[in-house]
Amino acid sequence: AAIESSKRLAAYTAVDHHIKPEHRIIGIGSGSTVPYVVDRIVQQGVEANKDRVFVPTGFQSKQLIVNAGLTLGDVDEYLSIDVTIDGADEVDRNLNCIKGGGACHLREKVIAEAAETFIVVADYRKNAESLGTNYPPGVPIEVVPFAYVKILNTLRKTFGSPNAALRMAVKKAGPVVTDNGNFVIDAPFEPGQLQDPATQIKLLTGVVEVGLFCNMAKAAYFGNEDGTVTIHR
Ligand code: DER
Repeated sequence: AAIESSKRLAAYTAVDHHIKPEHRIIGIGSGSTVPYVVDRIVQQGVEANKDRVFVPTGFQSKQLIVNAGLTLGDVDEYLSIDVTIDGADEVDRNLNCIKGGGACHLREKVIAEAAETFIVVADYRKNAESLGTNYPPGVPIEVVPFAYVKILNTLRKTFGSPNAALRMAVKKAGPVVTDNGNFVIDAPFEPGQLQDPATQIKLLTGVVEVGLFCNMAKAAYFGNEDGTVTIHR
């Protein structure tokens, strides 16, 4: 309950601070924290939302928007988005994030980059000093299935991530398949182990997107167990 209420607290505070009446094109992230973002936006009322469109970051995000009775926005139709709000798996003091715990980070990064303002909302577990400290699975990496064995091997043998692993599905036999038809490899690294992990990993042939969102978020909201909110800007 503490975790859920802290997610809600982070989401509600972020929406109250960043979703203004003049904002019309809104990017909605993926995961278990963004449903509270949508709840709070719906609470702004039919009048406030009637001229808005909401751009999803994957199938779950699309369902969330439709089920909330909000208007879907087509990613191709809106070159720039006013505000995108999304969750994260870990956020450091410089607002760099590990994302992709829900295997949605490719479309999330597209919609986050397209936004004038990108805001992260999370429960207190995600608030870290540096990346790689409290998210054991490590960096999520979306890869084309054709290349996954080669990439796994490189991460384990050359990049010093011996526990890099293909993400297996729970309620489906075989690997997790993303909304883009790709696989996900989770690669744990020690903080500071790689000089420029986002670039080095992205350059491996067959890598589609890396779950590191660096220098992107304008602010991060963390709900705390004691009912307070920590805001990092
Ligand atoms: O998959 C993702 O990138 C999600 O945004 C994830 O990072 C956060 O999910 P959560 O809000 O369920 O923790």
